[in-house]
Amino acid sequence: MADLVLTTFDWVPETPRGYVRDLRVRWALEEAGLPYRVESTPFRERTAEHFAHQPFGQAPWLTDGDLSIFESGAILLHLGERSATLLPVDPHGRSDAIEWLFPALNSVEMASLPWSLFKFSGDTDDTSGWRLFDQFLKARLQHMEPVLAGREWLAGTFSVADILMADVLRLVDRFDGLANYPACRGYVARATARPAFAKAHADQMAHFAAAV
Ligand SMILES: N[C@@H](CCC(=O)N[C@@H](CS)C(=O)NCC(=O)O)C(=O)O
Repeated sequence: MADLVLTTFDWVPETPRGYVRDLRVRWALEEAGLPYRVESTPFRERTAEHFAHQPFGQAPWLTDGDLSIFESGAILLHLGERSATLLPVDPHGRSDAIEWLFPALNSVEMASLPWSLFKFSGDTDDTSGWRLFDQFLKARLQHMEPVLAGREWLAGTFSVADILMADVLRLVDRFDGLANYPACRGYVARATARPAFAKAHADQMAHFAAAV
């Protein structure tokens, strides 16, 4: 039996399918070729066991033997430590990859998430709320654009930092938010063309399609 067990919801509504954060973890596991299995936790009724693994009642979490890890960034960092495919071994590349995990979550996703929630709910009339979050995201993308125009991957070679950043940006791309940022868009296209992404995406879609 695989030591690595990824837990995600047993079901989610149609709209987020293909974007649930277990995909980041599946993607990393596929890139690294690490054996794993996927388990489900109820979406509708969050159990005490769920909160014991993920204090906010969210998904995903990963167990590795007797370790239980929540937060997609922490999980990717853990997997990176298990595989040189995911985290470079040279000190500079490794430091860069670890460093980029944080702005992916704390600078870019911090802005892209509220923007995407407005988009999801169709609440994009010219209100002060929409303008605020649209500007917030653009302020981040404006600086990601020259970064990504100058390199193929964030830390020299492909790493967990790219899994995280590309997954964050791909949600923006879903709503055409990268139209004016060709380097960001090209980066998402490059990352999601990888066979490991295709496998992770197909597996997540199949997982939720099988749900009752
Ligand atoms: N910061 C967390 C966010 C996890 C998260 O928002 N998960 C979503 C699924 S993609 C979720 O559980 N949504 C249901 C909820 O928040 O109740 C991480 O990166 O792991």
